[in-house]
Amino acid sequence: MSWPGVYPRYRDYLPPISDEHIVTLQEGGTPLVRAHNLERRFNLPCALYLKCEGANPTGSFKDRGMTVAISQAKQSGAQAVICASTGNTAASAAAYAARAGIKAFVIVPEGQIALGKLAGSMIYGAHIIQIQGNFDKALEIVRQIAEKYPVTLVNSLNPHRIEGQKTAAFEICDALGQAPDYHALPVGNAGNITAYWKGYGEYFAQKKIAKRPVMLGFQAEGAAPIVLGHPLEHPKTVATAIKIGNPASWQGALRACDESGGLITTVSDAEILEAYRLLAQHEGIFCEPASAAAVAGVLKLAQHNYFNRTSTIVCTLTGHGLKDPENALSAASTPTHIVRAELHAVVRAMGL
Ligand code: AN7
Repeated sequence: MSWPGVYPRYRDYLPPISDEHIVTLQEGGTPLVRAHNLERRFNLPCALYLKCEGANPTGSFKDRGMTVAISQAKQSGAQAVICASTGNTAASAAAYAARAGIKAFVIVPEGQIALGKLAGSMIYGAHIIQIQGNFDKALEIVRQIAEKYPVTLVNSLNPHRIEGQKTAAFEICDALGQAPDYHALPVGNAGNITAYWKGYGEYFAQKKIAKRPVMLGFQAEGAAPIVLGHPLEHPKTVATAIKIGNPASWQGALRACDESGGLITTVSDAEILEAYRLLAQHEGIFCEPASAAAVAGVLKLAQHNYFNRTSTIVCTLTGHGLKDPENALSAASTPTHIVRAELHAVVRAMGL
């Protein structure tokens, strides 16, 4: 039988929604891949796994939360949904709204959305409004609109988003037979770290796992409000997905960090891009820059002997690399050759 999607799979842990209202693209069930080559290359004393969320239907983890939020919106008779987004939430909302026959309004910062995310939102038929401002401003605006007008907010302030996203933690525990020792992920609006911690907490309460992981959150150096302890007016990073200065789930992130004995710290853009290349060139996994922040962070902590020999670490790779072709082209170290359409020219270009 094929994977049914996160709601049918984890229904018992999710808010009640009747079958006829479930809107699913059979999201979830994503690969948990062991990173043997990175383990060897960096002499890691532990097992490193990658939860490849780019394998979701619209190419990011957002689909897990969106299936629940849009199903719920449909059940309650909503005609329209709205979100602010750095791109992935927009594409996901657009796809699930299309499937539900609901209108989607997506509000994004002008010129700061990776190409694949904008293209997705457009082809799914969302009503796209680009604002001359950043994500935080967009979120402020959509919150006000959702209060005043008959449109349902599907940012992670909507608790159904968090409910859906927590299923990734369930899948990891189901695959490993236990919780990992550490779970690392990038932190932007902080919904995902909040969701994972909730998921691990619920499996722990149900005695499905004997312990919960230590949570490790990584923000980009130029967009690290939680690490700095104050909101940022002008966040900056190459990882546009996490270019966020005032995360909505700030408290959730702190709770995950404190209750698990974990940490939230920074990685530089250079470290992010290095991990981005390493994942592609040594593991064959093409994620987007924001996703690589988790791996960059783990490699940095490993250099400081943070992990011990028996540890199992899971990094969530939150989005697919094809979302952001522009960064891939500029970060790739391999040159392309253009030669005459002739055998010898090609052989010479091959270096043979
Ligand atoms: C690839 O799409 O905020 O900490 O509007 O797209 O839960 O916000 C995206 C966030 C990490 C951060 N990796 O997750 C949006 C948006 C990728 C992302 C994050 C995002 P949160």
